[in-house]
Amino acid sequence: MAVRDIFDAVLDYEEDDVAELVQAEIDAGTDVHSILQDGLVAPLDDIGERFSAGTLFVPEMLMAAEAVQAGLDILRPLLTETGVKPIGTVVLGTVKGDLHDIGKNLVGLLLEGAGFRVIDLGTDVGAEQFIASAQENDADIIALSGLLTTSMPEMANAVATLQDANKTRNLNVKVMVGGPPVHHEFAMKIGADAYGMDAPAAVERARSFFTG
Ligand code: B12
Repeated sequence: MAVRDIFDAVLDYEEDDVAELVQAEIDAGTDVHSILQDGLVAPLDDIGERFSAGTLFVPEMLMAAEAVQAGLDILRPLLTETGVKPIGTVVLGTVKGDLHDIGKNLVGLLLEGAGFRVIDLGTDVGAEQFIASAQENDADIIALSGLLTTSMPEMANAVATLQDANKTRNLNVKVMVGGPPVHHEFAMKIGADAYGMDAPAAVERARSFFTG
């Protein structure tokens, strides 16, 4: 039994095996970060490469995503364990037109684990929905995820709409962005307050808004 078996089970689209193997690794005391990164996230890169190469298609990508999600469900309690009073509230979602949610979910789990209250709006979320939720929940941060290059203009639109709302609707919400097509320069160009390359970076950026 090894983390590599989880990797292989994802590539075999074996949801039940993935869940069982993740539980077995937890019971064996394997580092949670390794289960997550090497067992669950790494095979998705493999899947992405095969999709680009035209050797697998959307249904297989979806089955792999579901297998990963089954593993994440088992890891969830370990990633979100916290006894502390919320540091702040984050409204999180994948931008309009984009249905990818695994990375966003991970960002949400780690933020929760770090003591943030997370309002997850899901995928395909429009700029106004983010702002309405931030107002309703008195949020401190909006976190935008996007995986498609075609999501980048929508991200820019969401940031611009939020900046406008901060001025005209008496809001004071920071915005951070992330996802594979996004990078620091793009984030700064569209006026975001921060960019994070992965879920731990999302936590670090979110914390920095409170510590300066
Ligand atoms: C699984 C998957 C799917 C699944 C998604 C299921 C789901 N529930 O999410 C399904 C099958 C639905 C899918 C559909 C499509 N997909 Co797809 N998909 C993938 C795949 C294989 C994995 C994505 C993933 O989950 N990665 C793992 C997570 C953990 O990583 P992550 O998302 O990058 O998140 C991390 C960081 O980016 C960061 N992060 C993420 N969000 C945020 C937010 C903030 C604020 C911060 C700070 C950080 C942060 O932290 C995360 C954790 O560390 C990728 C390939 C790949 N290697 O990524 C292609 C990929 C993203 N898909 C792609 C494409 C083309 C599509 C489709 C257009 C295919 C089609 N022809 O229909 C559709 C689009 C549907 C839509 N409208 O969104 C392309 C995108 C190309 C591009 N540059 O635009 C990729 C890259 C595949 C490829 N190599 O071509 N897909």
